[in-house]
Amino acid sequence: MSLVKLIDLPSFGDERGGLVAIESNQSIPFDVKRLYYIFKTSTKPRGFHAHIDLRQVAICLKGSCRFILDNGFVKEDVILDNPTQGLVIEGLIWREMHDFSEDCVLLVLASEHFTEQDYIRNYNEFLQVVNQPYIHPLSDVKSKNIGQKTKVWQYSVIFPQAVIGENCNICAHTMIENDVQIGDNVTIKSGVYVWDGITLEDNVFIGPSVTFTNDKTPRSKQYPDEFLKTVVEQGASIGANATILPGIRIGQNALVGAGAVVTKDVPEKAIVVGNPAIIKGYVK
Ligand code: T46
Repeated sequence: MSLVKLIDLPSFGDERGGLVAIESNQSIPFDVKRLYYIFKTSTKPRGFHAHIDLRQVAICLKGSCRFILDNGFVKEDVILDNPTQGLVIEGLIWREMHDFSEDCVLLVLASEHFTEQDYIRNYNEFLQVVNQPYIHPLSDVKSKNIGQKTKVWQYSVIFPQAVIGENCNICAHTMIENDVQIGDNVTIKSGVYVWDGITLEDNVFIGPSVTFTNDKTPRSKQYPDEFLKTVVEQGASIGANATILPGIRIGQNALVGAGAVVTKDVPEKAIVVGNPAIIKGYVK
C-alpha cells in the first residue's frame, strides 16, 4: 500500500473563484483539534521527524512543496500544489518537506493539540520504534529477548528466558518455554508448543499443530536433569501435525511431511513422510 494518501476535498468553485469546504470527520477523517500554516517559506527543508499518535492532513493552499514520507522500509515523494487535495499523514511516518516555492502556503489540520512529547526527531530512534517487535496485547510474553520486527499474536505464552530472533512470526495459541533458542525469520503456526531443549534455527517453518517432545520416558512429576535436545536446522520445514520425538536433529532445508512421526535424525534436504517417517527423496 502506498504511503501517499491523497484525498479530494469537497470543492464548490465556479466562475467567481474557488471554494473548498472542510469538515471534521467528513472530508477530514478525524476530529480536527488544531490547525497551523507554514508561509513565507525559504528554500530550507522542514520536518525531519515522525509523530507517535498524531493524524494530519496537509493542504498546499498556494504554491507548492514536496513531501517525503518514510515508514522505515520505503520512502515515497509527493508534490503538493493543489488546494483541493489533502495529503493524509498518519501512523509512524517520518516526514520531510522540501522544495518550497517562494509563495507556498501550507495548511495542516491536526487531530491533537500540540505536544512536543509526540515528536520523534531522531531518525535512528524512529527506526528503532518502527522495528520493535509487535506483541499482541492478548499474549503473555515474559521474555525480553525478542528481536526486531518479530510478531507475537494472541494467546501466545513466552517464558522469560526464551530467545527469539528478528522478523519471526509466532502465531496465535503457541507456547515457548525457557530453554528455547529461535533464530531469525522463523514461522511458528498456531497450536505449537516449543518445550525446553528445542532449538529452531534461522528460516525454519513449523506448521500448525506440530508436536515437539523432550522426554523419552515421561512420568508425571519426575523431571530429568536436562531435557533431550532437538535441533531444527536452518531452512527446514515441518508440515502440519507432524510429531518430532525427543533428541532429534532435522537437517538443513529438510522437509517433514504433514502428520509424519519423526523417530530419528533427518539428513540435510531429505523429504520424510509417514509413521515412522522414512526418506522419500531429497529437495533440489
Ligand atoms: C509536521 C509538519 C508537516 C507549536 O508550538 N505548535 C504547533 O502546533 C506546531 C506545529 C509547532 N509548534 C512549535 C514547535 C517548534 O518549536 O513550532 C516550532 C516549529 O515546529 P517544527 O520545527 O516541528 O515545524 P516543521 O515545519 O518542521 O513541522 C511541522 C509540524 O511541527 C509537524 O507536526 O508534521 O509540519
